[in-house]
Amino acid sequence: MIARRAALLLAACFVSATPALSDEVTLRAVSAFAEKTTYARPFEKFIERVNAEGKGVIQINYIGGPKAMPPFEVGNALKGGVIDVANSTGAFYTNVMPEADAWKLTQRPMAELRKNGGYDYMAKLYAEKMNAIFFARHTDNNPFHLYLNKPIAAADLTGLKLRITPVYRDFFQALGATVVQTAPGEVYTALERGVVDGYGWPVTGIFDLGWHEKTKYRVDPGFYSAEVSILINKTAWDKLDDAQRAILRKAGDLAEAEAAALYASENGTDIKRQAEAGIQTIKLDGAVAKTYLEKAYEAGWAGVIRQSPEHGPKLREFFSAGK
Ligand code: 173
Repeated sequence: MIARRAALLLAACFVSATPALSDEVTLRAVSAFAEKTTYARPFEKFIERVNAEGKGVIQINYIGGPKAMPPFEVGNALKGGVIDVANSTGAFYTNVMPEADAWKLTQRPMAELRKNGGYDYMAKLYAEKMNAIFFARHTDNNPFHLYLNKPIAAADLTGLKLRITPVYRDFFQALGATVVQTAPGEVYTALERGVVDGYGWPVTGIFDLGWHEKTKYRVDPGFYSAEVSILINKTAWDKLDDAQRAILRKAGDLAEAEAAALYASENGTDIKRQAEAGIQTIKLDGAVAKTYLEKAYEAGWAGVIRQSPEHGPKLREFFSAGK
């Protein structure tokens, strides 16, 4: 009797010590963009979907945005496994992987890049340099613009001091500007104090942190395609079982598939809202606009290739518009 009980106890120990396939896993997530703002919302929707579908299987603990971690540190934290899931853009972690900033230069939709080898080429770099999986791009079809408080009459930014991230550095400098890098959280104060004459930012999101109050002009056309994506630490991913991965994959695929239509709608909404807020459009026309865009891509690629002579030219082939 005693022996039987001991055997049962022992068996119970084994059962509890061996993680059953259905043990719930919790991943830690941080966003480089402030909670509930434009570029955090699609990520938050991803988390909601995972947490709704993943009850008892997988959950994401959303630690928060820049109040939890400085935006330019999120990439390194993901690489080191301090967090398991990140919402960020390539320009914010060029310290870990300079090639990541090249996503802004894609002129093909992600669905095509996932087939033409471009995604696979980048995925290898993410694995090698960042121990990460580039999981889903939830922001695409969303151009960047130059916003100003001083008017310009030509595509010449000589004498202007502009707030940048690596996204805009080479282009704005090529047009003669002086640049200063800041996180989004410092833009309002920089504008308010007149430390900068303008800034780079996509067409959507300037209302999130109140910048419309300190912005006089938007320069058209927009350029590039803003990229914000969900990244997952590779070691954390490798530990997941198939059911856990499937829940993440499904929510990630949805986020990426929804991006183009989501921004087609939001771009229009924010353009209208900017006009209503009194922001004037400086429209570069015809030949000037064409040169402006050519310069944007030329300077952008030159920057990527300078930072990564090995991979830059290959990425340019994958990402550029078909001839
Ligand atoms: O301007 C920025 O901070 C920036 O690089 C960026 C990138 C993608 C989306 C929004 C902003």
